[in-house]
Amino acid sequence: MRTGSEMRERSPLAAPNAPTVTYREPPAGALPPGTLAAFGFGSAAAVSNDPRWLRVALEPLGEAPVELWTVDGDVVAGSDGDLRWARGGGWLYAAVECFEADHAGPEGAAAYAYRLLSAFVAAAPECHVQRIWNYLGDINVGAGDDERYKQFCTGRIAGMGEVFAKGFPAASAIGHHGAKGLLQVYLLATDRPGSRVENPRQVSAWQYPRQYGRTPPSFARGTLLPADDVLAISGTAAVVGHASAHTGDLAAQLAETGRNLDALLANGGVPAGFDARAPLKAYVRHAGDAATVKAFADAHWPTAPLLMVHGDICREELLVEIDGWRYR
Ligand code: 3EB
Repeated sequence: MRTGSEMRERSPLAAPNAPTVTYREPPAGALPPGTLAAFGFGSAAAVSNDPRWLRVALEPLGEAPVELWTVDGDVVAGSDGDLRWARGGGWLYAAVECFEADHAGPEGAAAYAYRLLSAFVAAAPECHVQRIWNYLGDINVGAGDDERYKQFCTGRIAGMGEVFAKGFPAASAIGHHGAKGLLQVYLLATDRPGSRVENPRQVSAWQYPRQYGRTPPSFARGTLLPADDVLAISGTAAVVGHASAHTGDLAAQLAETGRNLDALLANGGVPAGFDARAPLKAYVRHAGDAATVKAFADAHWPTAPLLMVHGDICREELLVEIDGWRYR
C-alpha cells in the first residue's frame, strides 16, 4: 500500500483528496484518525479542548449527529487566542469564536473574526479559502440598513484580507438562538485555488442591488474544490434573480430551493441530485416546519444524509435554506 506522501512524490501536481464530510454517532472517545474538524450541534453537544472540535450554536431538529471532516494524512492542530486550527493532507480548518460585546457589536465582531482568519490563512501554505460558515444571533433584528445581518456584512468585508481578493468563497450565514452576542466563523482552505461557481438563476450576491443593504454579501454560490471532484454548496434559498420568492409559502420555497440547487449542480458540472455521499444541511426558521422540510428532502434526495438545525435565514421572509456537498 502506498502512503499519501509517496503518492504526492510520484505525482507532485496531483491534488490531495478533498475532505470527506460525514454525519456520525457522537464518538465515544478520541476523534478518529484523519479528523480535520468535528462539529457538535446545540446546547446538548459535548465540549472539548481539542481545537478541532466546535460546538455549533444551532440546535438540531431531530437527530443530533456529529459532523466529521476527514482527510488523507496526519493532522496537527492548535489554538491561538480566539482562533483554533487544524491542518493535514493539504487542507486547513480554522475557526474563530468571539463575543460582540468585546468588539462593539456585530460589525466589529465580524471584522475582528475575518481579520484573524485572514492573517492566519495568509501565513499558511493552505491559503486558498474554499468555504466558510458564519453564525450570529438575532440575525434579523434591526430595521432597514441597521439589520444585524447587514451590519455583519459590512464588518465581514472590512475584515477580509488579501486572501479573499481573488474572489469570495462559498458561504452560509445563519442566525443562531444560542449564547447572546456569540459569533462563530469557521472555514475550509487548501493549498491551491478552487473555482467559483455561480447560479444562472440568481444574481451573484456581491452584485445585489442597494435595497439589500449598504454592503452586498460577499460569497460565491459554490466552490469546486481542487481537483474539481467536490462542489461545496453555499446556503441556498428561494432567491430568484435577487428577489426572495414565495414569501410565507414553505412548500413553494422548498421547491424553488430545489430548482436553485439543481441549477447550481448543473453549472458546476457535477452529477445531478444528491446521493449517499452528499451530506446536506437544512436551516429551518420555525422548528414546526422540520417535518415538512424532511418530507421534501426524503422525496427528492432519498439517500442523502440530512441534518436539520434551527436557524434563521438572513432575509426575514425566507423560511428555509439548504447547503451541502456534492462529490463526483
Ligand atoms: C441569499 O441567497 C440567501 O451572507 O454569507 C446565503 C448564503 C445567504 C450565504 C452570506 C447569505 C450568505 O442571498 C442568503
